[in-house]
Amino acid sequence: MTKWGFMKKTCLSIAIFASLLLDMTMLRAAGGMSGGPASGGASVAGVVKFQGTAPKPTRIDMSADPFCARAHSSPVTTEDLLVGAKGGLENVVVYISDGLGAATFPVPDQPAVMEQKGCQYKPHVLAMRAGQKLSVINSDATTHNIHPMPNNNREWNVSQPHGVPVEQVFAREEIAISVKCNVHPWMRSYMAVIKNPYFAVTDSNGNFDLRDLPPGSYTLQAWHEKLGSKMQKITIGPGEAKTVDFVFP
Ligand SMILES: [Cu+2]
Repeated sequence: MTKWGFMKKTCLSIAIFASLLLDMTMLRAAGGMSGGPASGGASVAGVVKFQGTAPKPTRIDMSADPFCARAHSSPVTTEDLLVGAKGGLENVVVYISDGLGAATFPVPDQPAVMEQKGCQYKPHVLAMRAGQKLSVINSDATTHNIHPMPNNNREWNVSQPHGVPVEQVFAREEIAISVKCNVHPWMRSYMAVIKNPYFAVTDSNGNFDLRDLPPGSYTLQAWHEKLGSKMQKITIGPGEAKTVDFVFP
């Protein structure tokens, strides 16, 4: 590397580091995620489990688009029912569906992000706030078509070449909106739009964690794209850390 090249690289590293520091400071000043829930409240955490023998994911054939097929060195399988080693159910939307009354909550400034990569949606299930900006990214060198099919929101359907941003907003609560790509029939995802900040999507072990809840009595819902919904009534006191588990199907 030339001396000049080294200096440019060093300056760039310093700039990135400085902007990271600034981001962290701003996040701390805003008390975490801006527009998020107030701190110091109660929490509800738990595991969503799948009982029984889970069917194996099936292989996805992407040969219709050579770009998609070439993007994977190992077989790609379906994501509509993912069960972890200990029975944890992934991609379940857990949220407060009732009990918050007429309370309103500020919407985060940051967009919710859905990426199309390797001709799959990342994440497979995205949860966001009603009124929050949704940013759809096409990281593939092929054209996708993003087509949410809502029942309670405005439907839209746009073609998205590589690198062209798509930004939209869902105004109303809806759990969850099915999303497809009209170009690649195997592409399917879900967008859960929630009017309060108390929601989570379970991880690969079925875990969820809702933080900073005000004390009260709530209906806690768990929604899965294939297995439907389950609900539980919960009451939490100030600062209480409650554990709630769900079992599907
Ligand atoms: Cu596509």
